[in-house]
Amino acid sequence: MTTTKMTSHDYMEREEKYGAHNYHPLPVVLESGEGVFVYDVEGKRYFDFLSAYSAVNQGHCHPVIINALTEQAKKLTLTSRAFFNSVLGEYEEYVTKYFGYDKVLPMNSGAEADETAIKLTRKWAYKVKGIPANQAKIIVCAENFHGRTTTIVSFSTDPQSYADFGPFTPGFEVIPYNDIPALEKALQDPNVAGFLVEPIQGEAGVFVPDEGYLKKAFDLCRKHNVLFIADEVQTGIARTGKLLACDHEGVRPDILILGKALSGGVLPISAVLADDYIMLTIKPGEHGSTFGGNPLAGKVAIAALEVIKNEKLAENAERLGKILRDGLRSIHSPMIELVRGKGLLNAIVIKPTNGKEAWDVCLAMRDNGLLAKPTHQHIIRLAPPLVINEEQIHEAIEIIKKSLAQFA
Ligand code: IF1
Repeated sequence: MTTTKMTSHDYMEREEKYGAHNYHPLPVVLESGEGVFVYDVEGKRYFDFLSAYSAVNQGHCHPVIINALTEQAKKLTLTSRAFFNSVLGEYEEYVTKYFGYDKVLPMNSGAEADETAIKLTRKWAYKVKGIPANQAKIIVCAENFHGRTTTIVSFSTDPQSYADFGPFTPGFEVIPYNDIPALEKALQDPNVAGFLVEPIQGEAGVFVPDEGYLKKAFDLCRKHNVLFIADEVQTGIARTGKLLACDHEGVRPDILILGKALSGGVLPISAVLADDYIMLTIKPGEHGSTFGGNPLAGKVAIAALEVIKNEKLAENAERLGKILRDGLRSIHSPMIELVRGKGLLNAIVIKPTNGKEAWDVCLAMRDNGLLAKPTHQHIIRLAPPLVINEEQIHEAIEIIKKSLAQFA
């Protein structure tokens, strides 16, 4: 029998044939990864400038995290929460002290953590704030991205996310992002329980709000006895140059939502953190998940968070982010309309030129050894693993420059 080696094309065709068509990937088939690099099935090396949407902040297959994974995998992976396990408490103590909250509620995906925060906010509204039954309202922002569940897409403003998925969950009010007067107005309703916000809007194209927005929003929420809920699923865990993006403005959210890099991209691990007066409103049997809080996830998350501290990844993101933005801004290309971002969460806004747009730039960058993905047609997100070094940042800037030059 002869075996012929599969090409990238074969892999893509197979996915197309057997998988649902709910994604439109860049044509590249990845097989392995190490640190800031990924390798395709033909052995070609690429800088990963997406980092699985900021899940792989610690770099691909970080040895400390993989070691924690394999050691625990040999002992015990899942007990469900029907029983105690010997790791969960260790993780809970570690993560709550790390972020400075009384309690954590462990979940798996980011969307589940957002759902958890929504349920928690409503519970608090009825049990503590005293809002009449089923009247609690949560304020959210236009252009938000919090996940794909039916409730979450109910308050999305992107038709791609919500169209034909109704009927929708009531209880949300959408206001413009980065708009303090709009928030102040919405807060006049005494039935408002929470304000759910991304400190930087990721899917909207790495939209960084005005300096002071988060602090002002937090102070207004405080004044109106409304919970400030930060979705740091993408911005959290060192990505923007601080442990949390809210740290840039000295804001401590009432409810903190984490996901993605909480596992370094190894497992789906998410978490909701809050103090007792909020968290303890949910009683046994009222919320949970089969996999949430499993011992494998606990060990992986501890390792992933240790790496962030030990390797000073927030500091690295802050320093190299500046170098990256400076480097990109010094590229003279008619296709660059704008460069923006914070830490290593950045984006180039592309001006379509000669019929070429962001997608074409991403294909050229792929050919030149760097992977990134367009969002909203004309925006390219640039978010490498935070373990990247200065020399590699300069090398990446050269690849981006060379790729843009191909369209001159
Ligand atoms: C996809 C974007 C990033 C998130 C925030 C919750 C979640 C996400 C702030 C849900 C997820 C992802 C999901 C991914 C695309 C991606 C994304 F482009 F849509 F906006 F990262 F930039 N809160 N973001 O960004 O987390 O349930 O997926 O674990 O393909 O849908 P999840």
